[in-house]
Amino acid sequence: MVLLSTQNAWPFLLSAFLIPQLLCVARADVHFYDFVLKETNVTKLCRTKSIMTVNDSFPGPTIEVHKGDTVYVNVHNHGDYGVTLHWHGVKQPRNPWSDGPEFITQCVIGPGTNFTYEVIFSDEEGTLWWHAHSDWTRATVHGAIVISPEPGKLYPFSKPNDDKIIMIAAWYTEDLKELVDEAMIDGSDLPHSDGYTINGELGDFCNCSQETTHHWYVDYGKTYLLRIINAVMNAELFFAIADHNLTVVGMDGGYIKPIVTTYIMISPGQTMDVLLTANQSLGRYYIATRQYSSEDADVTGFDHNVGSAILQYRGNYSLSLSPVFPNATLPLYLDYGAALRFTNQLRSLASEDQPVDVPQDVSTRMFITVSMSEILCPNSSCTSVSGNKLGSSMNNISWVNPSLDVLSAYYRNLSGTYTTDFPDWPPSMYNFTGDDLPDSVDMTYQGTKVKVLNYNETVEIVFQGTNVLKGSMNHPMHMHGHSFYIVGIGYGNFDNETDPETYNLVDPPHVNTFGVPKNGWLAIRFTANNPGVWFWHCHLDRHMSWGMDMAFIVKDGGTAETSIRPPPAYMPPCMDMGSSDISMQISSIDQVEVQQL
Ligand SMILES: [Cu+2]
Repeated sequence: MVLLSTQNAWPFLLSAFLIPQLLCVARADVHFYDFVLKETNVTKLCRTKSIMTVNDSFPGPTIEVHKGDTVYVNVHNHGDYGVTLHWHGVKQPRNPWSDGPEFITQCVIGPGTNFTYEVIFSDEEGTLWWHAHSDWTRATVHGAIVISPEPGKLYPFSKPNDDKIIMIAAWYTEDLKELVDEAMIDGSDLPHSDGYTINGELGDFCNCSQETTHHWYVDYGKTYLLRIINAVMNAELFFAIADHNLTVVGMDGGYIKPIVTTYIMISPGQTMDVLLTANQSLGRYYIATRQYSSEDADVTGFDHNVGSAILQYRGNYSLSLSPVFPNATLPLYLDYGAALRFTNQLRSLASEDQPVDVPQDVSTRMFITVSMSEILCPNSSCTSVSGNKLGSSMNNISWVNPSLDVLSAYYRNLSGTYTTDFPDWPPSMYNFTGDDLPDSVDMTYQGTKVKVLNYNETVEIVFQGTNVLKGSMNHPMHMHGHSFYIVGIGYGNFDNETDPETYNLVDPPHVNTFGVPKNGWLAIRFTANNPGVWFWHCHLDRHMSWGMDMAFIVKDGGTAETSIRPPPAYMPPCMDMGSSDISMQISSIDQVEVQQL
């Protein structure tokens, strides 16, 4: 059943769709994967529970490509509930149909059905990842994507001797789907994790975990390319390896100017490529990660567990000593300064071979507050905040999932699914980062509001963090379909006269996920050159569930090459809960017509 990366499979498909592409991109290869979603029993922290997996593995299988390749992933859902998959950071030019976020570009792949994603790589190179994009299933349904340089091309650094994937995830002892479903109904807090796994294992500092700690064996003198992925649901992370320097050379599928450091801070959704030279005494060294909490120091309910693995040198030496822990280099939970010092060093490589294309002129400007908020509850019947419900918002709008995906509604020109009035500004201007904010700024309104962009518009967004409900913290914002340049970052309220003077328009990092700093602002720029419907959201799933989401529609550019590709022959049908099974049988196009009635 499990078929990995076979280039000669499905020749009939090749002749139908791919020959034109192969003619355009001479060296692009095509790969085929089968992903079988199913429940698997796993024992951690002394308890066995069933989790959704792909191909029985946690983390799931790695997709390996060269830059510019195309991958077909046939997802067979043998699980009990519907799931979608997303190819995080893959731009998918003109192909939003395979992007994956539920209610944005598709509806779920139902149990007993399958759907084939066509994942089109373009300028990405380095490390990305894939994950489920429906409910919180991504906790266990995720895997790495390794993108090597085109055949015959070199890395912008000496070729490493080998590479190593480090996938960091959050483990929950209880049934996560049940917990989340309950909390979303009664408005209570969403669950916190019970530990952090490295390549599927919690490591020596967690109960019942010492026997299975992940070991990475290295040879003295060799240099390795670590591909570090933060797949955690709700936490930014510090990460260090005892006694070893890390040289960060890539981020989010692009190269950066090398940063030599003893630790990194990585947000959920981000990926980092890091060189490590095994140049220390033969021995064992902990690879360790712990949460970076940007919330107020009195918010202590987060997961304090340290996830660990062991870097172990090959050779003859005594294993009687305990592995060395990065006590001096792994920052503590609340070390805001350490997070900042690392983040501030990020710069694009901006070389001749890896040029940047930062929009110098801006045609569309948005100023978006990212906030914790209150959602009005009928008769003050909720218990979270003064009779109301806790929410998250952008410009005081909390996203509500539609029942038909936005992409289908847009493509078919159907009304009633979304509106195009996502505001360019918050409803009022106030001291966003102040300590005692008036209650009047707390309230958010629920809606499915998108922002429409013309093809090739150059967009600047300033995200302004707020201290509403004393809930200021970092929000790692993620964009689908595009990477964006981080042209400015600062603390306090954005000043539209002086702050733009500090912008970096020369070598800003080019990323798909980046944190709006606690009580600060983040300025980004991108060119809307990918027609489609593209989700924008906080990659803390707690905030995504509470509504810190919106979508861009990038319109077609007037030619076939600048327009959305036609939909595939089959898209999973959308159906309301309780619809008859018959509706499962009909195609998505028919389903759209059913929804119209
Ligand atoms: Cu957030």
